Amino acid sequence: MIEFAPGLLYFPDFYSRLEQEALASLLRDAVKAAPLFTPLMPRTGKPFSVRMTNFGALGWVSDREHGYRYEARHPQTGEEWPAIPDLVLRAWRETSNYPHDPEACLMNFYDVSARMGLHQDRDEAALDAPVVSISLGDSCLFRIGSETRGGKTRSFKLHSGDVVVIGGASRLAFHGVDRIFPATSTLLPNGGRINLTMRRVRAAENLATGG
Ligand code: MD3
Ligand code: FE
Repeated sequence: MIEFAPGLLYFPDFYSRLEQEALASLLRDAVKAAPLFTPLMPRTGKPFSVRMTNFGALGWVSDREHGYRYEARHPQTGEEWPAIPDLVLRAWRETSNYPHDPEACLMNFYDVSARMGLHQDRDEAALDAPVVSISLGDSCLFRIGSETRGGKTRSFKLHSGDVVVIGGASRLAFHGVDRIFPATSTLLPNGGRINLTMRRVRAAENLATGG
């Protein structure tokens, strides 16, 4: 493990190739039940270039009318999200140092032209919990800055099988994905990159009451 910055922990090759193949195969099945959708920016309705779906009790969604939020059901099928697979949970359990399992697992799919602009993840009340990210498929150039927009940023390459834990002083840092490097992995037959992020959503003081 390498600590890139305070609270930003990098676990290169956390998953073996065999495990990555198992992940790719179970994600293919999960996406049949909960298809990828294209989120829309609040207010403008501009589509993201990244397509998404979710696993777990809560899923991150966004549309023009209601903006960024967590919902218990898929915006198109109206079904609950599929469970978070055990092999995915393993990364959280072995790296997060958090006493509860995640409530949400967002899956981002990047084709080779997709990007994610610099943003903060602040739709979760549970800011004491880290975000745990799993990369699969083509490598990407990931960028992270400080808690203020326009501050200095640093870039890192992330590769298939890598896990990143973002907690502590890095939890509210601006971050994004500048580019996907085409054909850098043979994991996904049609190329592209999958990122899974596991999160706690509700604040710990609301756990007992379900509020
Ligand atoms: C740094 N995903 O889904 S994962 C996202 O590769 C997101 O798809 C990127 O940003 C991706 O919101 C980056 C690594 C990551 C996740 C959450 C963070 C880095 C973070 C939260 C705060 C700071
Ligand atoms: Fe993010």
